[in-house]
Amino acid sequence: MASDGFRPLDEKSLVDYLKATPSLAAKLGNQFDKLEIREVGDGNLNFVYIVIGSSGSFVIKQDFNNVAFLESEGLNNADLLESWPMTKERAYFEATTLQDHGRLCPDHVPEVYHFDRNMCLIGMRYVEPPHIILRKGLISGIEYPLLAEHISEYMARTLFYTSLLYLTTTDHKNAVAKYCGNVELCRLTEQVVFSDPYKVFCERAQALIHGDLHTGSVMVTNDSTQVIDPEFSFYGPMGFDNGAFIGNLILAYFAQDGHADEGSDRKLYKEWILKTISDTWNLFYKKFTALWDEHKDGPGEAYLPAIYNNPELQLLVKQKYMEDLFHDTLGFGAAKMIRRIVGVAHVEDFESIKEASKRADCERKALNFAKTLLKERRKFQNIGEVVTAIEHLD
Ligand code: ADP
Ligand code: SR1
Ligand code: MG
Ligand code: MG
Ligand code: MG
Repeated sequence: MASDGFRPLDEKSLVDYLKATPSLAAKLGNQFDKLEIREVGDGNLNFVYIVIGSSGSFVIKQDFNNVAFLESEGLNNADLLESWPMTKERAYFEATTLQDHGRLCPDHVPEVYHFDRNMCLIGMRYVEPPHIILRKGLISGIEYPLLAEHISEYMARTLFYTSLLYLTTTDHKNAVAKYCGNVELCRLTEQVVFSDPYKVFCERAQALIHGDLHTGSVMVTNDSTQVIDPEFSFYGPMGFDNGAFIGNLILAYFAQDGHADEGSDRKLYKEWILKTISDTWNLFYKKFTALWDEHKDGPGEAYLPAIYNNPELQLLVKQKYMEDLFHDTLGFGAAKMIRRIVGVAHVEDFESIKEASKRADCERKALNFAKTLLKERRKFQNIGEVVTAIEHLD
């Protein structure tokens, strides 16, 4: 069991742990005198330590019991706590997804140096400054010219190569089995995003999804994009990742008026966010379908060549698949937007708007848009129409 031998570390006991762990000690050149250790976890569920030595650095993430977080959200009802046991096994799923996604997309996933299942502890690359969390960059009004290019690459590669479009049925089923134990975190998502199980989310084991791909799970600079924190990963619907990312960009868009000041009215920045939303989907579409074309005669067993051996039929299948994925993306994106406004775990985009009436105006617009998107998602034929609808509602 993962809890065997578990003990939560602090800045002091972490040093002893590092000394006793050869792979991590070696990264520090076995020098422990002048270590700089800082706890930086700004997430909801875990401790994150940055460790910097004279000859190397890394990050240590250790999962802890989430009761303190739930209580800080005012959720101290015993039944509720029991319904979110937040198994420590989530560290295992986070570590293996970082490794599996890292193999498929090494440019955008931090390398894992060490994993200790009993201690629920991951040692990984320190995504160093000037990287910051994307959500914070969006609040500050910073443009990231390569963001859509990078995140579409990450989503296209990780989703395509873990789906039945690329894998044999045997490999796909084995991979589904490997990840199906992350049940408690899936249940948490079912409850906080959908209120109760949502069939597409629960039933469709389409690809190895990140599972929590909001703008707080992406670290960025002008020319680098790194995806962290896949502890909610499982074989699920691809649109949940696309939707999480795009839905959170839409939240960032609607929060901008609350961040406008004498220095900037944020108008140009809002245009950049809209362009990033459409570039993300359009580039994803292009890259994902290009991978599909490249591997159409490969091992994937979703559409057997003996049946789908006609180019016109293949094109129709591809168009239908991408249309469904687009509508899933919009539906999931909308659900993620709504839960961040009226559910637990709000987002800094709105929470950092000090003036309550301004914040309420921004949230109201976002909520109204999300409602339309959720209910009428199938009416949207392309991302350009979504962007136009955002502009109309604004
Ligand atoms: P949680 O699951 O609790 O949300 P995260 O994995 O998102 O934890 O980490 C919390 C914070 O720690 C991140 O927002 C980021 O600031 C920092 N962090 C996490 N991993 C890294 C990393 N590899 N490099 C640099 N900072 C990191
Ligand atoms: C109890 S909800 C906590 C949230 O934080 C994580 O980042 C996930 O989005 C989760 O839903
Ligand atoms: Mg924290
Ligand atoms: Mg996080
Ligand atoms: Mg997390």
